Amino acid sequence: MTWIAITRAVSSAIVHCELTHLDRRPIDLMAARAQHRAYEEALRALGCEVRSLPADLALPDAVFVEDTAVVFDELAVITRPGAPSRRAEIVATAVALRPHRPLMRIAPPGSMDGGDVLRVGRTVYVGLSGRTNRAAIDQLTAGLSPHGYVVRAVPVHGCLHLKSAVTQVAADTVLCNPRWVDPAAFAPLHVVEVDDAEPYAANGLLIDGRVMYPTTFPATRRRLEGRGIAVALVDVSELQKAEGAVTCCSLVFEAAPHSLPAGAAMLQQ
Ligand code: CIR
Repeated sequence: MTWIAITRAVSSAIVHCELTHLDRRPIDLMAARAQHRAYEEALRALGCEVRSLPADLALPDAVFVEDTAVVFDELAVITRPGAPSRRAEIVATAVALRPHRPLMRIAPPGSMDGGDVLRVGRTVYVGLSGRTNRAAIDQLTAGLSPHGYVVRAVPVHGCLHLKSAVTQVAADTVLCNPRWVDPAAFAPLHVVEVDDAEPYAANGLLIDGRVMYPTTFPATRRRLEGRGIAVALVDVSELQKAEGAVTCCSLVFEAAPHSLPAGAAMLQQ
């Protein structure tokens, strides 16, 4: 199986990034770029073919490419990011995804960040957050229902995105901060809670049975490893100052989804 990971290089304008729940701290651009390159290496080590898009001086947050699209086997949804400063980021993402999937777009008055969308099998959890609204969730539901997906809106409080509060870490398990999202929303999945001292620790990136995970949350990492979950550590501390995490720096998808009928992937090209 070939996995593709789309990434986007760190803009020198990242120092002007959007911040909602964090105070602005100086970002060391060289260190952020080095961490991002190491993140791309980690993606390769996990089996991905990395396609890196160029940085743009006019787009401080474009490294957080996850927010611009959500890729399903059958189609890719180009979002309409909730922060107006981020809306132009979708142009490059749409160009990059067009060879791989039919595209659907979130239209006004909808707004959606991909960081609010968590797919587990055929269930798609969508955070009702400061970035993603009900109109966008209705559009997503209309686009995905014909393909057999069930879309569930989940309120999030106190954090930026749904995936700041919960991510999938194994086939049947999510990692969750119960202060930001109600873990009951994910039943019957098993829930691992973050360590109380590590509120930002719920974001891990599951690729083919292994979880890319920040170095900065050792107590929660030990909980994952205690459950037999294999963790690949990355240092994204400079990107965390921009309110980023590990899922947000890539769009990972199967090049030729196995769930589609034979020939369908070819027809999409
Ligand atoms: C923003 O506020 O939009 C960026 N500074 C951080 C976005 C992080 N995205 C994500 O976790 N999906």
